[in-house]
Amino acid sequence: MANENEIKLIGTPASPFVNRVQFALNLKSLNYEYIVENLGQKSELLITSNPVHKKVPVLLHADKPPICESQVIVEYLDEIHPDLFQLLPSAPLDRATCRFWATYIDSKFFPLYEELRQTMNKEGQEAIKEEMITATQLLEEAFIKSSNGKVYFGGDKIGYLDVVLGCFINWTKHVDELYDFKTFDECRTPQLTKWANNISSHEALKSVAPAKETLTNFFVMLNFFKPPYK
Ligand SMILES: N[C@@H](CCC(=O)N[C@@H](CS)C(=O)NCC(=O)O)C(=O)O
Repeated sequence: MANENEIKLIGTPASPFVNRVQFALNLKSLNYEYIVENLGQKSELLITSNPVHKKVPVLLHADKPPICESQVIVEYLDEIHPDLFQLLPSAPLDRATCRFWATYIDSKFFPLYEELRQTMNKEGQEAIKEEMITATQLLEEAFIKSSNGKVYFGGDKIGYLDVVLGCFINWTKHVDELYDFKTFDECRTPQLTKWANNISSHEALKSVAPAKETLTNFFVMLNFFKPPYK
């Protein structure tokens, strides 16, 4: 029988979704064993733990069934450890608002980065950048409402949306450099720009966010299988 506190995380270093879970685990000061997955040759452990999507991250908690999907995992950790750095707010309406924006971030905002990478022509790329601008302006408004004049989406302390969006920071920086773009811009999104600087220097994220070289190698690997980004 496994120890009730035992946590294992199947992941890969360049994955922002894995970083999201690591960020939450760090904030909650939970120890875990990190099982590095090679996505080019998926392990039996990954395939049997996440038979539906066969993707990382997967959380293995003691001898319970595996938990998949980064947002689901972060919520699970928050529910089993509400006393350790609670991420979701307590009021049902505030929780619903957080979940709304978290869904927006994963289903609308971040996919634009993959779309940009797969778009070859300049005109198409410019159209996607316009969509990115609209998305970040919406997120700026969400930040202003949620932060209440404080530093984070969660107010004075990091909350659920800080974790959900924060895990993409190094990706956005990397893509910005490749495409001569500014995801967070002092004029267009002044509050989010400050937020991005704050969150990326937070130790709980900094210690797990992929280095530039890791992202460069990951992009080379992606572009080997799919069209190049330039
Ligand atoms: N919605 C999933 C996305 C996870 C995801 O896309 N993981 C990627 C790595 S960043 C993966 O495992 N890809 C392997 C594949 O597509 O086969 C989550 O939030 O956990």
